[in-house]
Amino acid sequence: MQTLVLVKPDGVLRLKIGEIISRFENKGIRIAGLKMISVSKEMAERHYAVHRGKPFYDSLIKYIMSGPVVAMVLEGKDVIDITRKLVGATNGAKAEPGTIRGDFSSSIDFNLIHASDSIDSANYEIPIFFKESEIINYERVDKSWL
Ligand code: FUP
Repeated sequence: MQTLVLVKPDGVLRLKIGEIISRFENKGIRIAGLKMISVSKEMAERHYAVHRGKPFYDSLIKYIMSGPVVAMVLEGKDVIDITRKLVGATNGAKAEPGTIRGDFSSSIDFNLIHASDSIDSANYEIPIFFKESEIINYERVDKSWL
């Protein structure tokens, strides 16, 4: 199973890339794809198509295009649920301490990170950001303990 994670521009500009990646590595999740990108308008609109027409849509598009984004494909058993748990609730003000949003965000407007919420979302979102050749197959050396 795979999921798409984006460290959004506030996460990059606030120097949280390493902290965020460490949480996934420490949990035992395998990083299968990783790159820094500038999100184009077309990518942003495809990625946030489900939110089109909502009051926060325009600011969401502006936010994801406002600076560099670190995109990741994470892989592993139950990776979608595990990642969403590590990420925490959408609104950083309500997210549990110990989660990424709970520890670093205090608003819904700048919540640092995106993670796919279902298999269907992951299947839709991953190809927006990654070509198949950019997703790498290898084994973590600690695989037998995970
Ligand atoms: P999440 O799955 O937790 O990233 O949240 P959603 O997919 O529901 O929302 C995507 C982004 O839209 C959130 F990161 C923040 C933004 N949003 C708002 O600004 N207001 C809302 O009421 C809901 C979402």
